[in-house]
Amino acid sequence: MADTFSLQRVLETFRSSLTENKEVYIKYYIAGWKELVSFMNSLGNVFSFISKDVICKIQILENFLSGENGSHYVTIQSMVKYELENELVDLTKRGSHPESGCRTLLRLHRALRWLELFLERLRTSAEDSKTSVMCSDAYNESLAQHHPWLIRKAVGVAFCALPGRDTFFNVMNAGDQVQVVALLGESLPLISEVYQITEDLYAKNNLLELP
Ligand code: 1PW
Repeated sequence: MADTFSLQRVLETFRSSLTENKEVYIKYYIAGWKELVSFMNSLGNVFSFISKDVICKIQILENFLSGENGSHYVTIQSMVKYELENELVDLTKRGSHPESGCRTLLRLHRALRWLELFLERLRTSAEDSKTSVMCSDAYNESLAQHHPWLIRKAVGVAFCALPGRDTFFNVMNAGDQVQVVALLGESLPLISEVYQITEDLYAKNNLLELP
């Protein structure tokens, strides 16, 4: 993972994450998230408690991928099939598989929706728009529904400390604002496609509420 965030790399990793028949490579999905973590880190320390959880989830998935059953974790589709067939998922309450690949990836998947909504707001925002408002609107519309009160509070505090819109555009490291907006326009359909494929897969297998 490079230190400096680049929106271009996010675009490339999400592009690489789709197989020819529209499955999602976990390796690149994780790589995309690593880029996003480096983005969060460049926004300041307030985000460290958020990125810590994401890093922890990435690590769990990486361990599966490099473990002895790694070949079953090549795509999200193969992971779901493998874990379900071998009863490796706690379906209704946490039990003997508290950190299954399926439930871990579901957390990142929900967060990806937030990101998608937020970046779309940022892309279409006016110059005087507030990043904290865009971030919390996107959050309330998505991830917040899955978080308990305490986390929602803490996330809300972190949002208040967000830098302004100009800083966001600079941190994206993809040229001037017009260029960033163009690149966002290119990246978002890809992120959205990866999100939708995962969502459909989880819905089909009744996995959207995994504990
Ligand atoms: C500015 C762009 C930032 C986009 C990154 C979005 C990441 C959002 C992650 C929020 C994490 C808040 C703190 C941790 C909460 C966990 O309890 C929660 N994790 C997530 C990723 O939602 C649920 O995981 P758990 O507790 O069921 O293992």
